[in-house]
Amino acid sequence: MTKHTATTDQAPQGLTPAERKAWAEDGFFFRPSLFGPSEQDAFRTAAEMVVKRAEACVSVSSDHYEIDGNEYVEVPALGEGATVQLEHAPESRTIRVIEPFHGLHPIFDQLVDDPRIVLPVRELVGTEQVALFSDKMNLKRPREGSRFDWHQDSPYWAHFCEHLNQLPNVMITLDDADEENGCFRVVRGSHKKGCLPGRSGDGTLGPLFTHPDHFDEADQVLLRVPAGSLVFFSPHTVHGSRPNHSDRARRALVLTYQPAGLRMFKVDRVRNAGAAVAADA
Ligand SMILES: O=C(O)CCC(=O)C(=O)O
Repeated sequence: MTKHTATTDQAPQGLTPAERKAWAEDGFFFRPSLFGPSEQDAFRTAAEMVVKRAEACVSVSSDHYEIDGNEYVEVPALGEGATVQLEHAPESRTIRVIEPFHGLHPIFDQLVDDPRIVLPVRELVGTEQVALFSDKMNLKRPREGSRFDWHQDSPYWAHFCEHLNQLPNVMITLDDADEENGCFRVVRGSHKKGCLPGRSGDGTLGPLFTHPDHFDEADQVLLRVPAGSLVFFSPHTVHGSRPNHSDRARRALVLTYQPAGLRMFKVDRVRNAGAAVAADA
């Protein structure tokens, strides 16, 4: 088991030997408080602006549908391929997920190119240059934010592309996260067997949730990390989170990268990332 330690040097840097080992053995690692208080404030303000805009678009969209009792809204007014998920409580109009979101505020578009993300991600993808694959904003509102059942991202993307081993995720936390507000959880070492079987007889999306016989919940790690932290995790890592039972928000952004020159998952366009970032930035 790899010891996960705080990164003391906050300057942009590639992977440390400990992070490389953690990626291989555990399927994740984190860098706490990489973004400082003023950057965190700017991200939170921008996120709420994006949410306001999304709420307005959702209220006039005619493309609402349900999957397994949960409501989704296609929102072309937010950009090509934009989907909003609403909270799971019946009749709730609270936004749960916005995907993609990076084009909805300049600060998030710049974040995709941030050397503090791009430098380690290049090593995880294994190419000199990288592009964005997908991006989503997860909003767990106080007392209302719902759970994310255990799943891997790779089976979800397997129908779309073959470079599943080159799709590292980076979560950027916007709030301090702990057990009470539904912090992110990963199952240590679960990435090692590639795509695992899904649940059966459990609704339309059941097959996308990992079958409990194929991982051990006892291996879960709670990412109790402060706002402004980065959590890097493999697309094969089983992950999820519990509901937000607190009076505090638990918001996070998830960016997924891939080799440069490839189109995004939901948008038929290439968004290369950090091309100007020097390897020794
Ligand atoms: O934000 C979370 O707690 C879970 C996120 C997640 O599982 C996902 O976006 O795929």
